[in-house]
Amino acid sequence: MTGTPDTTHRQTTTSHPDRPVGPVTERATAGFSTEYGGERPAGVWAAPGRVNLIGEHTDYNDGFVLPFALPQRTVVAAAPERGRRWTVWSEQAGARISFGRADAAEPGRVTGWGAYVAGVVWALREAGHDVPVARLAIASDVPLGAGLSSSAALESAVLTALADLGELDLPLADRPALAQRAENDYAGVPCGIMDQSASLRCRPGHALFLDCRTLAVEQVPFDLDAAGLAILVIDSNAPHRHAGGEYAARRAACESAAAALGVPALRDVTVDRLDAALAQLDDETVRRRVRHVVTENQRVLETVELLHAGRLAEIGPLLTASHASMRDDFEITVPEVDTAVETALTAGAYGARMTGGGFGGCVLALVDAAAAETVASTVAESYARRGFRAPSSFTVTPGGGAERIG
Ligand code: GAF
Repeated sequence: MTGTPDTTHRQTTTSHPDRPVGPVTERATAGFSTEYGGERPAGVWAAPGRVNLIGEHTDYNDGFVLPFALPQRTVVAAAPERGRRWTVWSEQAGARISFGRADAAEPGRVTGWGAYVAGVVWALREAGHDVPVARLAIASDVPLGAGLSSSAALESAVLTALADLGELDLPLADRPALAQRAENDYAGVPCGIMDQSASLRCRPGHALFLDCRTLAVEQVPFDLDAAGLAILVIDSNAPHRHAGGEYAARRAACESAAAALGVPALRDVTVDRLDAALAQLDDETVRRRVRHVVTENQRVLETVELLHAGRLAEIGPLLTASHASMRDDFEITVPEVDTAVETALTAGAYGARMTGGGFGGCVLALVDAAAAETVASTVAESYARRGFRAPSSFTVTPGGGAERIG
């Protein structure tokens, strides 16, 4: 990074607890006061991570997804700043950075976690908004690197805070694309639009049925408690293996397959036309990638129908079929997640699948609420027998999207 002090992104290391103590909102607010000379923030905003119930690697194929928001959130305490630099403290990073307009004008000038914050400023300014300069303090309960969208939670919390502080005219429906732009074009991560949509648009007690082509959303009731069910999230704790490069490779394979088939995106291949489409493709690997996307879109539609009919437990086989498709056709699972799925099923889950981009991360299992603990401990025992790092598990109910909380 180059430039005069006024345009240089600076970083200061600050102390951070190994295990943060206390509720996340208080940590962000207290962090704000400590970092900024005892001042109080002008407001506090929060945005959640997400679990994707079903519809994996379909978003960048213009397809369908069905995520819901986690109760775990990223919290931003913020206040407007009279100076010319944004200053951001992160509890997780144990660091404070600052950047000016020139940094926010040029993707790549702010790197690491700060790129997700500077990227939001950049995307808002690119869209013509007068973004307020601000001081921010960030704390989060969303596990990092677990495939639960900690980066989308960060972008969404910062975007919501800046939009409110600056009273920007920015309809909710337009916000996910801006957060995605921050990630794609500033941070350089070629993700689709699912995670930002989930973090910004989910509602409590519902899953978000999103058409990634039209960006139409439908809030689908997903009342696990009423059905006596639970979603158990099992963090495989598997180290991510080449996730970035493999994600980009899957995306490229899908886009080249769509071009070869003469359609704008794989969304345009429906299940009844799948065999004919596969017959047009020479490469066996590409055929399997296409089969995953096309069948996964269909599984999302069938899941939505079952949820509408109140037949929650019956989505289990669709979840498990989704996992098999990710394992065999899209080839994005690893032994730890396959083991978690197989063990959860043996222990009585109605269905289970990896959730998120893959190559590690979390598995979700649909279980009877009363069986959640047994399923979690059976998976832990099976990990121990195989010599895998111990998994961590928790149950979740669908939470709400980004909002002002103080
Ligand atoms: C990651 C990406 F960020 C999403 O856009 C989506 O593609 C997902 O992987 C796979 O479904 O979370």
